[in-house]
Amino acid sequence: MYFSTFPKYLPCLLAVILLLPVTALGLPGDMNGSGRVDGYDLIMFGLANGSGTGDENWNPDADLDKDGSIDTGGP
Ligand SMILES: [Ca+2]
Repeated sequence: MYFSTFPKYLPCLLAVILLLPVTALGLPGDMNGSGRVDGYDLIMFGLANGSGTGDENWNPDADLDKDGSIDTGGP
């Protein structure tokens, strides 16, 4: 049978290989470290939106492009 030669550990190995870069580098947009980008992250971004370094509502995790200001980009 084909499946009898299929290594049982292969799916786990592939999952580790595919997920390692995400877990090692962090998930972009995951501001609370939950492993997901969801509404909580959007709320955190909204609270910090428009702020810059030193502002009271500054959140470095929300500065996705690391330019010192939190905005949605664009012109
Ligand atoms: Ca999150």
